[in-house]
Amino acid sequence: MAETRGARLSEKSLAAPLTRRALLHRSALLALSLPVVSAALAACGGGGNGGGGGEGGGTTIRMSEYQFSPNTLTASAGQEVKVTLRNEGSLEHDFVIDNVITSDLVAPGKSLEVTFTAPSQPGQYEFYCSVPGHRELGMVGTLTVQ
Ligand SMILES: [Cu+2]
Repeated sequence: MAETRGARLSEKSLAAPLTRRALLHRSALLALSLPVVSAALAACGGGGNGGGGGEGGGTTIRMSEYQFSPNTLTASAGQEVKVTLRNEGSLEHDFVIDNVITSDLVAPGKSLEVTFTAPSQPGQYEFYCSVPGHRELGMVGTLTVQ
């Protein structure tokens, strides 16, 4: 840029309009190529979200004494549900939905990814921790099947 401006000042007549036209041409090209680039970026971002986002990527449920957070889950009937159980408490916990899933125990500080098939009947299903006493102490939640 500094060079161009210097040339224009010293060679006044012909050089200036040519340089200017060249610059205009260049910015026109830039203006044309920018939307293409951002469209490509947007496409990439969209794809990434679709793959890793809420729908397919699953939900993380944190477990502690004596609760699940969040304590609600929603799924479509028959849908494959992926849940990451993260134990942020100081005791072992698990994740159970009667006749649907019984996870392994998750040690404190550990995470476990589980996959289960949502019931084919819409309705509300309780999930709970089956470690003795925990369910009674409030370690329960609700899976809503739509
Ligand atoms: Cu528990």
